[in-house]
Amino acid sequence: MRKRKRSLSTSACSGLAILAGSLTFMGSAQAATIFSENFEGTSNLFGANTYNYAQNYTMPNLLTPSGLLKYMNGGAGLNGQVSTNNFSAGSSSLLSGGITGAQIDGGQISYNLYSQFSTYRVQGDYATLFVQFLDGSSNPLGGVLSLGGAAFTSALGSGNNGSYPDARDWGADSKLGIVPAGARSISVSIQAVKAQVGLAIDGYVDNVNITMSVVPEPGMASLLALGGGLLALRRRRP
Ligand SMILES: [Ca+2]
Ligand SMILES: [Ca+2]
Repeated sequence: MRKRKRSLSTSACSGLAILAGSLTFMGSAQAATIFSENFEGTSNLFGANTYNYAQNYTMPNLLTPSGLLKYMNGGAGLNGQVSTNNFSAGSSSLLSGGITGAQIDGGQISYNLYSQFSTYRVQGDYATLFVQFLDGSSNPLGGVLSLGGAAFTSALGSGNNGSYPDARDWGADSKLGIVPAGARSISVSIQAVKAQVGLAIDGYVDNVNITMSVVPEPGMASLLALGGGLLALRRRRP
């Protein structure tokens, strides 16, 4: 029994080593950035205003990628009432970085939506990133995807940043999935909402990044399942 256990563990390790090598290769060779905005420029894709981190309206951004100097704010709202500002970044083609329409239509392309969010103290303001896939005629395809939003933002932690005892942390939200067949572009927008209190819409956003990757071939998917199965088996044994 002892001898059998050792050989199984060795197999699991070998399989995982091969798997790790394959994934590293795929990640470096097959990922394409479709959309990226870090709000550092004099203008940005959303046409929104920015704050400097040095203004200390939030806790420092300790995420990766880092916040650098600036982040987006939601602009001015209506004093004394709930109000909303919308910021559209238009549409971006998915046929980028070698990705083809045939790969998309064959269910071979996965998406990774990523964005960072924060807010001002306990006012209840927030921002939501919306992403919509579009077909070749720019018609919506499937449901709208969203990151951030009211629940995500309200759950962010807080701390004392030297200026405010209840400054809010930055948090990253992300979503993974398969690009729907027929999709050729995405539209990206941010909706910032303020609660009744105050004038400024303090839904804060930084580092919006959208990437596409080629999903593993059927042979690779089998190897993935095998590697996972062996690992589970190995963990289950005393
Ligand atoms: Ca930034
Ligand atoms: Ca506010």
